[in-house]
Amino acid sequence: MTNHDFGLIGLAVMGQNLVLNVESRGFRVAVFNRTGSVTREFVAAHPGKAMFGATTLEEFVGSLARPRKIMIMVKAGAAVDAVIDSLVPLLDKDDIVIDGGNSLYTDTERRDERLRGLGLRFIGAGVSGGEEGARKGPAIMPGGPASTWEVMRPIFEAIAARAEGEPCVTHIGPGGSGHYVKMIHNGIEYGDMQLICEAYHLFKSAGFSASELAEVFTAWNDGDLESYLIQITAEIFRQTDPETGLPLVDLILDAAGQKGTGKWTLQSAIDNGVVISTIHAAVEARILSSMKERRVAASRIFDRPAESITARDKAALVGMVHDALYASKIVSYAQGLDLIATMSREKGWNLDLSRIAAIWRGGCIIRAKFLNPITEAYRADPSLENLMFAPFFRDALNRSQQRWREVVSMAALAGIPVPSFAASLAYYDSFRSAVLPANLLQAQRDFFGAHTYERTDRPRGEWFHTRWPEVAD
Ligand code: 2AM
Repeated sequence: MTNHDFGLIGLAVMGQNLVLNVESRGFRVAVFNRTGSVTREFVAAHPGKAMFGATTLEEFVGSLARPRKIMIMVKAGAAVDAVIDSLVPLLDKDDIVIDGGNSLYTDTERRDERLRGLGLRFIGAGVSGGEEGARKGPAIMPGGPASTWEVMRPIFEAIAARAEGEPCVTHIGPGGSGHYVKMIHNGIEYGDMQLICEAYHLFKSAGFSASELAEVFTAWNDGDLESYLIQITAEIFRQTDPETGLPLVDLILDAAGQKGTGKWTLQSAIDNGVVISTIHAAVEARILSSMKERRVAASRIFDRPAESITARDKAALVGMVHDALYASKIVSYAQGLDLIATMSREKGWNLDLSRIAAIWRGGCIIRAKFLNPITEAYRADPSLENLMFAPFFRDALNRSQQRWREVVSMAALAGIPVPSFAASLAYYDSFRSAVLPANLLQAQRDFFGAHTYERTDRPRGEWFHTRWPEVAD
């Protein structure tokens, strides 16, 4: 049988769910997994489906209609190369290989170049939505040649989530741009999650119970914060532990894990000279959380502040924290999108931020009502320099800034760490400051290193050096 429309290698949960999704849209699917028992069990668990479980890679490749369309869903890194290495000798000209894992975009560019040199076609596709998204409809961010996208388009559009009637997949751009955009999506996701955790920390310190927290987040999910992450947060607060009857969240150890995409996002920001301080704070908050033993020891050594958060008026606190979260979220997205725009210019990718924001509206982890005005903002002004400048977001920041400041200062006085709220506020305040103290910094640099400086009373581009006095050691 050489008539299968789509092949997938790697039957971990994401791979299995994607296969079920593709099959459910009327495509005939062939599957292969390195460990054959996984393939057998998967196919046996889903009788009556248009699905072929191949026992060898040769059989798998032979079962696919040409040009073959093969998606790889294995662990990012060496496993992807191993699978590609074993596939290459079996493929024919113009066959398409899609890497749907969380690969580093530079790896994708390397693989793209190699496969192109062999007459094959490669797509690096970010897939977001977790296990449920893979089954019911993820957001898909494919990068590669537009002509290859056109071949894959019917399958991708059929399996993707939909938002406002549009499929949550679009051709992102050439080369590694799909995986790059997925990486930034994950960085933004880190920011969103940390901001929610900071709001939770404040409420918890003010004595909110789990059921009160569930109510707050349920109500927020009806307003401008409406999003998947706010929705699941409300559900989390409702979950009780079957053994103890206590809220489950209170029994979960406060030491966060992370894989690679947050770190890669920071590295790319540094390489491109783009500030993504909210996301940076979110990644570092996970690192600090993971040092559980050291934190417990330190908690016994250092004094607590005299003040604590009191919530005589809980509704007022909820309103304040809402504004701090919303404003910080605007900043976080402004930073992440700035990084995408900068990289797009750097690499000549010509990415369309409006379309990227549009496909994030459904399927993926950061899906949110909030992405509608972002889509609109870039649609109205494709060369928008920073999301904060879009009238909708400018007005929201102006409306929120007072209460945002009150939340950050209240947290500082009570010793509650709010690294992403505070980093966002500092970014906003730096951004809107016509004058910063970098004049002094330039003087210092000129003092010890003769790095020269420009003057406020002379045109830009003229450089001056002062003979500073010598200082005694
Ligand atoms: P396995 O079941 O044989 O371990 C997630 O780890 C998925 O990636 C699994 O389907 C796993 O297959 C597959 N995988 C991991 N490393 C691999 C490799 N080097 N070659 C092929 N598949 C691999």
